[in-house]
Amino acid sequence: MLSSKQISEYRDRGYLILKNLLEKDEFVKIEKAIEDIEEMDGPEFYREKDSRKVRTIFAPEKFHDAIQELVDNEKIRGIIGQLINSEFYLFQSKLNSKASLQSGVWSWHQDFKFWREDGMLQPDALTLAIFLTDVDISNGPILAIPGSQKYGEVESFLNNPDGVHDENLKYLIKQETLAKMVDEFEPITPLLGKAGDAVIFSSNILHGSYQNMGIVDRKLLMFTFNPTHNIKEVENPRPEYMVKTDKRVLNLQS
Ligand SMILES: O=C(O)CCC(=O)C(=O)O
Repeated sequence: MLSSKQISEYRDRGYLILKNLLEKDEFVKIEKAIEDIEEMDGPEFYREKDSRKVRTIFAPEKFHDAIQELVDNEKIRGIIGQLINSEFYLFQSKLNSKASLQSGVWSWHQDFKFWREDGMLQPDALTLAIFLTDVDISNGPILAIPGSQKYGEVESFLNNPDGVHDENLKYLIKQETLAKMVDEFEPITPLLGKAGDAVIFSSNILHGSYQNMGIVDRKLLMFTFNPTHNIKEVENPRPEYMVKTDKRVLNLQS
């Protein structure tokens, strides 16, 4: 469970690194499951524009029970329940990979900007990203501006109407907006850790990532949890594998 210091740190900085979230045996099981899933294909699989390496696999729990077991993991549900003070469910899940020397970038963005178009009402969702490999400054860590989740919506412009999650993102921010955020909050900070660690981050924190310039592929298994009341129906929903409509409550029973 999280300490009150960790909870305050999350509220203040908009992210929290969790050391050794997965036990060694859990980690090995997940690593093997991901290897198996990476051999598969389907509409859930998005590839890098140039290298064709896997960039994102949506809803990986559909392909392997070990991933579904993580969604149902009591330790994880307990931690998320400490940060979301109401009933919550799994809104989105994905594996985000960055192959060594063959990956693209994620431009600066706030997730809520995109999820509002999926019907999310407030920026109250959060994402747990489990490090399936070591993540260091060489292999394309997520970069974040600590505290920027407090700002609200950052000014952005429409870049590519169809780019909801590929490299050429739908909305981009200007350099001066980024500079203003760094000036107002804190310097750009890489979210680093070892395989088996994790980071939880707010849906309103300004973040992005650069290419993998290192020798180790970077892999993050990401689960976004949303309060059950924090969603409405939209006219043209994205596919179920991208935005889930099954609002099965994941809180631990108290
Ligand atoms: O995988 C990454 O490096 C960043 C992904 C990201 O920003 C996102 O999924 O919102």
